[in-house]
Amino acid sequence: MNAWLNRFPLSVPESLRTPEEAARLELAHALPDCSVTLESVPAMGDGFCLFREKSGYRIAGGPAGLLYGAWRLIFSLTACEELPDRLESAPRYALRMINCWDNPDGTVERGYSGSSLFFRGGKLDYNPERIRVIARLMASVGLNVLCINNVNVHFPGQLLLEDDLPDLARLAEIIRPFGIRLMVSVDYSQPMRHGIPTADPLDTRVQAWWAETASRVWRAVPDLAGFLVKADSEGRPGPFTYGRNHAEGANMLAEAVRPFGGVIVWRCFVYNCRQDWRDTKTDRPKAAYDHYAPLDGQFASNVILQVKHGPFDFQVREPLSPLLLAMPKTHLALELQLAQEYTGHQIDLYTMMPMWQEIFEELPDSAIMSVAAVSNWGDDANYTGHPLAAANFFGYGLLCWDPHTDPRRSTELWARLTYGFPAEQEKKLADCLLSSRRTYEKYTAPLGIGWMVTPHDHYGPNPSGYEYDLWGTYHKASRDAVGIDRTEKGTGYLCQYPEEIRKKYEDPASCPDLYLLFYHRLPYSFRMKDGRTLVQRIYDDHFEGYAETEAMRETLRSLPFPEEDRAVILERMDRQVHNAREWCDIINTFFHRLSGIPDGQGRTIYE
Ligand code: GCW
Repeated sequence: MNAWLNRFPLSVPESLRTPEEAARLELAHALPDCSVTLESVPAMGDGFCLFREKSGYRIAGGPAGLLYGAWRLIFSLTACEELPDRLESAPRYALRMINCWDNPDGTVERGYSGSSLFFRGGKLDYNPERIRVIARLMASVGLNVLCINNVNVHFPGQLLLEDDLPDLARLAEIIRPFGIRLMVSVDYSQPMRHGIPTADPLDTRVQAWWAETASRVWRAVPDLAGFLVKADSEGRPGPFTYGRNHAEGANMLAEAVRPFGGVIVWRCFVYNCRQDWRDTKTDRPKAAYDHYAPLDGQFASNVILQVKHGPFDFQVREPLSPLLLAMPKTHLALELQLAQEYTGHQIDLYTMMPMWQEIFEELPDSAIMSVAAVSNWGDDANYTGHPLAAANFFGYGLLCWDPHTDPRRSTELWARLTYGFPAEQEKKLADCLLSSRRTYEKYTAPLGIGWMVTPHDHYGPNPSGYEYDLWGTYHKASRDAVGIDRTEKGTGYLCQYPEEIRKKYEDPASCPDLYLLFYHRLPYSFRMKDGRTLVQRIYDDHFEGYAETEAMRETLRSLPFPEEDRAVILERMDRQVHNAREWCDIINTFFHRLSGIPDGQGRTIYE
């Protein structure tokens, strides 16, 4: 089962070397009766131009552009999409990355689709056939960088740059013909494994170790894209230990990889994870901006700061991270998460394109140059655990190519390529997917508050689970009120935004409902714009979310999925209905007990 490539089965010969060869091969298999000429124009890079001619088609493009153009043609003809006589296309973002959080022991951090596709027993150990499928899936939607190991690098993860380097080089060879370059997550303190007593970025021994390591690594993998670094975050080592800032830390690595054209992707997920919940001065969403915005302009040109889309951590609803608007002199990458850590573990249906559309609507075109997403794959037969979660992977690729891709277009195209249902059923499936995020949002944490999940595991409800803990993730629900005031009068988080955004959210009377409790602390009797009280709105959303989940199950039951998918989809849907009921009951009970306010519609809320 090869996700949306089931229609295009192909056994890739080991002799395949270049994306142009891959383009010819894919075209010959997928469109055997169609005449397509390829014209190599190296200067076009990843871009292509597709011409409809009398006798067939012509694709002009750079090395990988030819392959992307070939897939564009294959998809369009298979999905019966109209093609213009001339279609010119190039990706909006330079690096279109997948970050796998795979560990050497074969586990996947926040992975919900089985074990790692890359590692087993402490080392690289993979099935080349499956790696080629992943590479084809990536190439078919235009993705071009694959980071295979977890950003939390624990031993023996460091060996990728040491003893396991020849294996890494072999993996790079497998994905190279698909226009995909490898990236590796590195341990900032790795020099200390080699007799150097420090990892201080200003220490010349540390600099020399990284320079020598980079030259060895790039000799083995000449097209390695770069290193990905999680430093000074959730216990990982970093430059703070030595009194250095993150520009000093990242620039040292950047210097080492510069001669080889490598980049340093430096994650901005840095915050105090040992907070005392009684400390009302520290507000975790402020952390990334506070750390990095003052450093704008100080990073080397081959450093990319990778910023999670929201200021917290991949909650169902978060505002755009203010850091993304605050570093005009720095190459930024946006980080998304395909893995459904807080969004249903690939048990519950959660289609992300509508959420991403909101992000890109707020993000000025020039703010970022690259995009990354945490992978949702594993070694399950269908790669994504839930067969319908593949729509997110597909949609992510299209979005990296064009951030204004319409969610409905990518969802319907994915559905058509994967299942080829008649139009009416395709629409039912797409409607179901496109509404799934709002449904999930309704039955989980209310109105932008987030974090009511079971601690650590992050599936299922636990309204106070993170409340008195160390992670800075509080809602402060009391008998009278809930939420945190993040305006100027409160924690001041809102002041990190430009004026027009601040204005949109600072007054609870005009703040969009879905962000209300992220920005404001309000009494349960607060009147919403539609006249309902805050607590009534919470009850209503939860009952509605549950009811929508049941309706979704009926829709999915009615669709003619192939048997192997159907069994998995319906089994997961049953679990989702159960989960939604549990969320609905527990959250409503929680607020009912605190507020003492009964449901206006007299529905059952357990005491
Ligand atoms: O919130 C956390 C996740 C961790 C993850 C971290 C990060 C890889 O729960 O599992 O670690 O985010 O993004 O670094």
